[in-house]
Amino acid sequence: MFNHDTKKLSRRRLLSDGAAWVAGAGLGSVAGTACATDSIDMPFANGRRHMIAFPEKRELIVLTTRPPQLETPFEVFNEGLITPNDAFFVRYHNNGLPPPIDSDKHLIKIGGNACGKPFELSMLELKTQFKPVEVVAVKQCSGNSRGFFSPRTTGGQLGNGAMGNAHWLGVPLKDILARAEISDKARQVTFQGLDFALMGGGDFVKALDIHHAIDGEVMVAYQMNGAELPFLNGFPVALIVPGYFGTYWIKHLSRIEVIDHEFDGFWMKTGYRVPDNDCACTEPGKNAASTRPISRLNVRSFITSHKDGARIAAGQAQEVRGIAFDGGQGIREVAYSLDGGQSWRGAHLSEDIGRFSFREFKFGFTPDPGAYDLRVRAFNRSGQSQPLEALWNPSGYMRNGVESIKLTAV
Ligand SMILES: Nc1nc2c(c(=O)[nH]1)N[C@H]1C(S)=C(S)[C@@H](COP(=O)(O)O)O[C@H]1N2
Ligand SMILES: [Mo]
Repeated sequence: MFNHDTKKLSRRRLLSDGAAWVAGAGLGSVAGTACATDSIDMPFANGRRHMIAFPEKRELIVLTTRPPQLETPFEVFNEGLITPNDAFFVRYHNNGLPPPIDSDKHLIKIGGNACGKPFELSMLELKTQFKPVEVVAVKQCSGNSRGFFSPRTTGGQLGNGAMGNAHWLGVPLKDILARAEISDKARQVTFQGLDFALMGGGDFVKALDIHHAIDGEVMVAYQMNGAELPFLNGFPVALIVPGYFGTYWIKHLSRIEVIDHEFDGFWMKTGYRVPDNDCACTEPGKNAASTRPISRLNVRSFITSHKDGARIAAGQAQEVRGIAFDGGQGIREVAYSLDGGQSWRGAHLSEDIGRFSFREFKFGFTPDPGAYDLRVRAFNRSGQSQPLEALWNPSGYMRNGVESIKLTAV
């Protein structure tokens, strides 16, 4: 019924129509191409996925189409430190995607009961009345890598591709809130975008404590990697919370409220909570006695140059490359092991392009014939690291155990 030309057509149409694809033929042809595309097997059971190119996106791994939930193929992370816009993962909670957005008419409404002076900001005002700032920062979904949990947990069975590193340009939230005449009673700030719940569950609203919201790092961004945000990544403007899990990075940002109490909406009070202990973990299969909202990224590292299970040539020098990141302390060291974690050495760290960014590491070795079990373990500047074996929690969040890449030299 639909063939590859349909897919190409929808991409070409997008280039000329901008964001107009959402309501019209764009989504129709996206749904139609689902049968015609390649599929991919994730590295865990029952992980067969379609690959589909949504508008403004190359072929990505599909978790759901309505709403779109797309994962970045892991090879992309070997291409460079910045994740290209067309390869950046996509996550939505609710089926009510915004209708086409005219950025000239888009407004961010600032209010709430601890805001003394409610006001609205147009995109033009945002871009011209404030001094722009830039940051390179990792956006990672709380449930990235959930598919590897054992026992399995409910939620999207993601591989390792629900993360990305981008260069963001925008305005510090602090500068915007400086106009809001915030009262002393302010406790939290809530954020909402233009997407909405169609079938219960509630609109996706998130909250940050007031001190965090005005720390100068939280940002309202209108550019991603030097271009407008792709529609599916929050066009025309999104909240950037460097060092924090993606759940707080509200897309299509349209409403900011400064409130005098702790926000108790579903996505703070019930969703996105982790065990309230040092490891954010429980014994596998067990619930937590108490929970807290998920917050900062923990330390992770991945080999990107070699695939688990690959064969390499014995006697031939191997250059191993990968990425490491954390919640904003910055990566201090990446240790690597060739023997499954029995002995460790230090990898070379490449240029530091910011403490919220992916950091590249490299190391080399020349294998003898036989089996190799490569592991990498990153440490941040305050000494936090990754558990040698992955920890468990009921929602399948924050997975960060040391990864193992098995190679056979022949
Ligand atoms: N408006 C809106 N913003 C949102 C969400 C959403 O459902 N709606 N999901 C959040 C979650 S959980 C994640 S992981 C990131 C994903 O951002 P991306 O789609 O740009 O990768 O968006 C966050 N912001
Ligand atoms: Mo997420």
